[in-house]
Amino acid sequence: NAPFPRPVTLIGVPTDVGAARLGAAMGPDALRVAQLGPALERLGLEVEDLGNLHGPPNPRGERTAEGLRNLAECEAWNRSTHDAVFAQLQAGRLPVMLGGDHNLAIGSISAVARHCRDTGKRLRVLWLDAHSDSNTPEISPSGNVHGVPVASLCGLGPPALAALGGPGPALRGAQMCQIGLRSVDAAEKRMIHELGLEVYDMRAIDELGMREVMRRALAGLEDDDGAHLHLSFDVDFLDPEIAPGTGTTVRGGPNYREAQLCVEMIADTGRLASLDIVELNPALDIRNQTAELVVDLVESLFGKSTLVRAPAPAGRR
Ligand code: B3U
Ligand code: MN
Ligand code: MN
Repeated sequence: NAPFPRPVTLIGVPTDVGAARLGAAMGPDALRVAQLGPALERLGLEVEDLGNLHGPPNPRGERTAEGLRNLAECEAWNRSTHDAVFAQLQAGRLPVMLGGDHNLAIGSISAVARHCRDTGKRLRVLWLDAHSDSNTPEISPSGNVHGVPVASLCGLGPPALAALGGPGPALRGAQMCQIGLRSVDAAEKRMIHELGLEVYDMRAIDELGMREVMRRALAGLEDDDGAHLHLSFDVDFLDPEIAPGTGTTVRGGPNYREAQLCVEMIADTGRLASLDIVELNPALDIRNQTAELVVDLVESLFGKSTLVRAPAPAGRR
């Protein structure tokens, strides 16, 4: 198995304040029950579990004048997420968010972007999701903050969220690559182009195959030792047949083998430096099978492989 030099820090972020249904707040513990930490230790990694961050419960609020639900609560969760992630990166560790709904990516990725600015690293974000999460408050059909993190990180969101990691947008759209999309709102489709996101939807995966999609998505990373790769992994990326434990399932997602290849190819770049695992909802799961599947995939993401792999050619990794 490929050695991962950086020690890992698990950070529980038990929020569901950005989601349509309750339950994602139990995600961190479901991942612990599925033995995420010990699985990474078995790969030879040093792992520390910080426990859970604290934040407000879901008040189940209505949309306010800003167009969003539970904005103050989302801000509070993202502020603590930002601070925790930034501290771990500064300490030279690889932070893994145990979510929690996808609104937490505003905090984690704004911290990653800030760290990359400070250290001169080139940031690339991979967003595995059935959804684009690129609504703005104005065009969001639901007002749920887990549908707006991408636009918000690109500067199109309420200042309370968009300016968390300092003034100016955390990201340019071209730094983000989204894979697995199959449910995008009408105005959100235009936003994907406005933001300049690189997108491989399910049609692209069907036509090109997962291997070619990932080859394109990861192009240049292996050879760039100044690159920081952040993975934001929404569990609803996976086909609901294998991953029922999430709040907004959409049929027609990647199957087990496609998902494995996807994370194995990310591992092969050797550039993974931060990770969000989001939208796991144990209240909707069957005997924790979705959490166990995620642990399986995360093992591959951190270099578990069936065979001894040939070392990368000199000059790479
Ligand atoms: N695009 C819809 C649905 C949605 C986005 N992300 C999730 N659901 N999980 C929205 O609410 O913005
Ligand atoms: Mn999402
Ligand atoms: Mn989603």
